[in-house]
Amino acid sequence: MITFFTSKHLFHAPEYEFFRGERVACFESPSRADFVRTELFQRGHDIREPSVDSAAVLRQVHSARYLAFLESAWAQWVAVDAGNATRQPFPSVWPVRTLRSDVEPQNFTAKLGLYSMDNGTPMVAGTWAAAKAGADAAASAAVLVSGGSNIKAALCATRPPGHHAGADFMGGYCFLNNAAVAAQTLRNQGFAKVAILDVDYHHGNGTQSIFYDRADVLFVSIHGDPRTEYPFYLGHADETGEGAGHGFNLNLPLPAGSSKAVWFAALGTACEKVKQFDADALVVSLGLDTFEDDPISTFALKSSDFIELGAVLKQLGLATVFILEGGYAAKELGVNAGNVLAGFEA
Ligand code: OKP
Ligand code: ZN
Repeated sequence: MITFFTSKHLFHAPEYEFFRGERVACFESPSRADFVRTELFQRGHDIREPSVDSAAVLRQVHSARYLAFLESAWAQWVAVDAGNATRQPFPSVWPVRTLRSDVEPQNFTAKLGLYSMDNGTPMVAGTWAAAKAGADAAASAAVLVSGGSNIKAALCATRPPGHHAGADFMGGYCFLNNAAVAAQTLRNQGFAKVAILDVDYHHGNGTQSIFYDRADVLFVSIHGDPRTEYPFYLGHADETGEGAGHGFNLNLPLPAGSSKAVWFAALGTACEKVKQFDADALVVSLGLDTFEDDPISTFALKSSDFIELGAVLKQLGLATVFILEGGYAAKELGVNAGNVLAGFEA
């Protein structure tokens, strides 16, 4: 399979995040994408650099003021204090209920809070460049599978991930919503109905919110129940879409610790929804943190189960863009991603 990869992901390499009040090494590490690239290269996949500029489609899925902030955030942070060049910024204040989000404050930390859903998304000097390269990969893959050739599927081995990023906020290690970029690009390329299937352990709150009022993009997600799992404040079964988008959002939350059988039963339900929607193209938010040894998740899939996942997705018979999302057992990430593709291509 054609796999989009760029070493620009290395520009995003924060040192630490917070866990229980302590600084810990980032789970979302650069090695993740490198393990995927190395394994897919060894398996003979065609590794390519992104070739499409996502600037225009980014403006279709993110707000102008969020993009302007993200692109200039590091320069703003260092302008506050030259010593910030070696410090990771974190938000410490947020416009929750009753506070205003419409007026952008001038204080940098207040701006960061306005555009963040958590304090778990550290930024460094190269974050924008890395995230933009990932979005370019998503756009490139979508254009590729839209072409007249026989190429019907492509994978983006990108990081940082994207599915928690909303139209105007970052969060959950995500800055730009790569799956939304892929889906919107497929729409722009002429696919009338695009389905997004998010199989990451965590609910793709950003992707859901971007398309929540739209009937042309279906969002279906299988994830840990937000009552106990991140992102906590979205991903419940009663979220079915609004306005024109009513009926075009399906959440399948599963209890923490759910078995392989329970997970694949949900995958069957998800695929039925995609078929009923009569999708013309598919974007898979491919989080591999459903793996049994994932350090921050509780599902039970084994490496071999990812072959079955690929095979089930192939049955949909659609032009497909796979976007890497989570998956924090870094050493196994390449095999697990490769197994999805092996099942899909068998
Ligand atoms: C991103 B993706 C651990 C905090 C966990 C949130 C998890 C983000 C998951 N210190 N932070 O969906 O895999
Ligand atoms: Zn995840």
